Amino acid sequence: MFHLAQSLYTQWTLREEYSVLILGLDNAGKTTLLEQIKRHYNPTAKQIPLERITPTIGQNVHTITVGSTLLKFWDLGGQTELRELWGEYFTYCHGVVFVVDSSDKDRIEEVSRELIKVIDSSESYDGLDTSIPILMLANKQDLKDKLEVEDIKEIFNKLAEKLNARDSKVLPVICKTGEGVSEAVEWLQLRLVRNKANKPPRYK
Ligand SMILES: Nc1nc2c(ncn2[C@@H]2O[C@H](COP(=O)(O)OP(=O)(O)OP(=O)(O)O)[C@@H](O)[C@H]2O)c(=O)[nH]1
Ligand SMILES: [Mg+2]
Repeated sequence: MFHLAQSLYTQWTLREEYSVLILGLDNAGKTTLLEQIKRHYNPTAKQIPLERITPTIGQNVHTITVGSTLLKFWDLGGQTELRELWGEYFTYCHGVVFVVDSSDKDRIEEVSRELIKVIDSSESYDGLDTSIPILMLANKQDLKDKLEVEDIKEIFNKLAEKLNARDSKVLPVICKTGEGVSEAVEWLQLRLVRNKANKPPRYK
């Protein structure tokens, strides 16, 4: 009887956990995004002062609670030689956030190339589920000489065919101040839960 009660209690208290990869070129603002997510959803967690963030070599991981679900964010390094490692995380992820530095016009072609690789898993990686949501964040919208969200959407139009099959969106953010970060997390949470029949969460 005790064991039955215990197992029922465990069932009731288990929460859905979804893993989300934060990808993008080096200097896009991925780690800054993760720090802002922490500040917004888990203010008691250990924080890194934003001005002390250095380029990511390994990974930064943080889990937040949104409603009744857990979102586990994986912030990976974006330097060229580290991008080859992204594919190793694809099998287990439920969603992708692709961060773009809107002020880095010179590298926007490079952004497109990397995003195509991520979307079109067959090209260079294995295992990215075709159903999972992809959110593109047009970061650094505070800078004067930047691409507008509409420009970024247009740039990504050529990927539309591949993206159309999925839930995808481009949202403006200023990770430095946290503007737009909660909207991004809410968009993701909704889509991850909606997609759970295709990509089931882990239960924790
Ligand atoms: N102006 C401005 N700067 C930003 C913003 N977000 C991030 N930055 C700056 O961009 C630089 C790179 O930020 P990171 O968060 O380290 O970038 P990253 O994508 O994690 O870089 P890697 O770890 O090398 O892949 C830092 O100097 C940040 O302060 C923003 O919204 N506006
Ligand atoms: Mg980083």
